Amino acid sequence: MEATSAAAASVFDHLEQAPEDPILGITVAYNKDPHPGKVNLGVGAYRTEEGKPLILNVVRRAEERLLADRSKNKEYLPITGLADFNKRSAMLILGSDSPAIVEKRLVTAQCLSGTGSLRVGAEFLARHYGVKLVFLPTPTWGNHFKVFMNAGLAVKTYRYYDNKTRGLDYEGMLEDIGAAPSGSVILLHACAHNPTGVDPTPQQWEGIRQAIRNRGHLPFFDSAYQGFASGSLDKDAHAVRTFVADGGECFIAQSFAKNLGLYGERVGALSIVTKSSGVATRVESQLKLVIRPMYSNPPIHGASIVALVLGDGDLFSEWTVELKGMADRIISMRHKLYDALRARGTPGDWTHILKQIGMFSFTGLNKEQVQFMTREYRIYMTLDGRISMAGLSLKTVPLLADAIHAAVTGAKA
Ligand code: PLA
Repeated sequence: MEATSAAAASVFDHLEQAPEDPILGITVAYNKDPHPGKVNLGVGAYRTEEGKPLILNVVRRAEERLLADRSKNKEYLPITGLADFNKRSAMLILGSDSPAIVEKRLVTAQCLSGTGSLRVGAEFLARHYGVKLVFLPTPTWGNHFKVFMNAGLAVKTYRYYDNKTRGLDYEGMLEDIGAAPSGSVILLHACAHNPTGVDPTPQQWEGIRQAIRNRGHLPFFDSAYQGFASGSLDKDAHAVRTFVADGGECFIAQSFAKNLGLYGERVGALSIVTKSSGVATRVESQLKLVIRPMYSNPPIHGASIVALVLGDGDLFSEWTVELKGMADRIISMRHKLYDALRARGTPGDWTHILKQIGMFSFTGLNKEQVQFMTREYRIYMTLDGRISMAGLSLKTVPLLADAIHAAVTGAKA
């Protein structure tokens, strides 16, 4: 009898095989490919000229200090994480003299990298905010849809990228923000928009700020690339800071995956800027009720690294140099790729590769062209035509340029 029941159909037999994630699934396919010349330009992860993952020297130095410090322990952190990390993360994005910090109008909680910060923010909104509707830019990071929908918010989009100009559809964006129901949550990429690499100018940010504030919307910044756009941490925080300077409320999800290379350590923070310290205290108490049943409290190691780097003048300045080095290498790859396409006489205007900002190039290649490049040239990239420039090197630029050239000319033939 028992043997029969054990051999019976699984209680999960009804499950269908789910598709791989559109971004992380690219790495799965890449890892399966035995070809030695394969190149992974899918996930946004920085690689050295040799194509290797990079551990920043400041991270190594901070880890050595942590290891040597016998006063450190592995006790549970508080529900909202390491206090020093939270304080310094908020100062990094808002500026140390930010009115929100001085007036103690904000709450910061250490969360599981950018994604976890977005998700905790979304769960908080679903429970405590009146308008359960979020607007995302078209296009956006694919996971945004699922993060907000799974938290129970309705998701709509606003116009952002103009395929024709390969720039910002500023008018369309303002129109859609103006037409959104009052109080809607508006998700904004703080800098280095993923996947397009197109950011508003400071003047346009001012127009966007006014449009959002005029309609009483709630801005939610996703800051996953601070320092990767311009190479300067302060410049890349410009948009967030203008929204905080006006005294209004906003949410900010920060990730230290890219700018400190702490991808797998899962270090990030959610900051909620409110109008008064009294509200902030109550928001924090409710935020703890959201977090405790999800994962109780966040991990200690990565946040301890970040707190050390942000809190030590010497480590901090070394970090800014290393960060600028990463940003500069990405920019130089843009020039190399552009030059290689020009040298091949590849049809089309490729100046957008030079103009786009941050880790990615949004090439304009279509799904069929991408599939061709993966099949024939072992170039792994997302189907929307996005290339992680950070994964490229002097050695792999010629292969990529050959692949793009063949894809573009082949498609036209
Ligand atoms: N927000 C944006 C805009 C992102 O691009 C990413 C990561 C995140 C948040 C989340 O990052 P984190 O949770 O690791 O901090 N986007 C990557 C990786 C780099 C991914 O898809 O998870 C990308 O290739 O688009």
